[in-house]
Amino acid sequence: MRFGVGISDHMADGGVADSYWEALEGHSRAWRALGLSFDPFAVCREALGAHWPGGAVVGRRGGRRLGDGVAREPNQGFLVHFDDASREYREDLLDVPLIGQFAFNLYLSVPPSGGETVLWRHRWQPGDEAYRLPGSYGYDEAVVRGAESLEITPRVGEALLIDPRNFHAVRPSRGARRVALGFAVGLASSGQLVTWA
Ligand SMILES: O=C(O)CCC(=O)C(=O)O
Ligand SMILES: [Fe+2]
Repeated sequence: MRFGVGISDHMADGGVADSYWEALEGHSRAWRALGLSFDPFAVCREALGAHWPGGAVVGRRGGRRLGDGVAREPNQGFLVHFDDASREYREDLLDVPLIGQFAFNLYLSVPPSGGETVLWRHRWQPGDEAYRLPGSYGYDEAVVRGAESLEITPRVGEALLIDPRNFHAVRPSRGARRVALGFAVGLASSGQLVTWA
């Protein structure tokens, strides 16, 4: 389950479809209807920016502000995959070139068992496509066979900042919901951190 708009669902010809901007407008109405007294994504950006000399701002494309983030509930887990805007899009996704990428997740609810985030010391290479699961974003776990791995059990209130160009997965949850607020973070050539979803 997800509350929010993810740009990867609106990819067209290696770029971003108009439907993304339309969906963002609809979502900001839904978000305002929650009547929250604060903006959790702004709090996360400020916390990140406070520890980074260039600060953290929402990224732009063609001058337009991208989405803030999404709330996601991957109770069934996520298959082994990687995220890399430089590979997924034909040209720069943002108005600034990226020299580094991260994925930020703040955990709001975690299960008593399962729900681990696993990260492998392996980045995509052409031969990995042989392990791609047909019609899926994911890869057969054999793609990371033999690679060094790190398994993290998130706790409520913690956030993880990982490099999602490394293959990673989320294990299925047992016994409670796994809910996280997430967005992508780029290190722009300007030195700023830029976020999007
Ligand atoms: O929920 C997590 O721990 C990681 C999810 C993920 O695949 C990502 O943020 O790219
Ligand atoms: Fe991911």
